[in-house]
Amino acid sequence: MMKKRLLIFLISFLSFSALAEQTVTTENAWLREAPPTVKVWAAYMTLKNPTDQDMVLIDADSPAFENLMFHKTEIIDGIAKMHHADHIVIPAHSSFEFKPGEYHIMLMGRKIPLKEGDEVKLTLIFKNLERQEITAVVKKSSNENMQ
Ligand SMILES: [Cu+2]
Repeated sequence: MMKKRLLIFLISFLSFSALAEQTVTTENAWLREAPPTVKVWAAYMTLKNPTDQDMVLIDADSPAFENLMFHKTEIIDGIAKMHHADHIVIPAHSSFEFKPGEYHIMLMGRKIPLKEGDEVKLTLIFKNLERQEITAVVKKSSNENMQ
């Protein structure tokens, strides 16, 4: 009995530490607070990939929004335009940043009221079918942080 329990403990400990080392981690995930009437929001974060393989983000989901997409903002003739990005590559041993003025996760169809300080669950879905649930915090941002 004792041995079996110890074995189960060891297996779960080993698989946890393997996962902790071999996948993408997320830092500073946040949503920019928008006025109450605005249903389309943007999320930003840094993704770090410590593995030997490129990781490809193919989709994202949130219970607080109807639909999520990856967008890139480009300034063309002084006007900011957003382009849809089908997927996002986080290179091996490198990182990728969603940040204001560049790439962002566009969240459409806000379902619930949100304000500064609220936490929003997001699920990141990778090409290898790995799913990660993360928490993003609603923050205010200054005017120069345009998407
Ligand atoms: Cu956008």
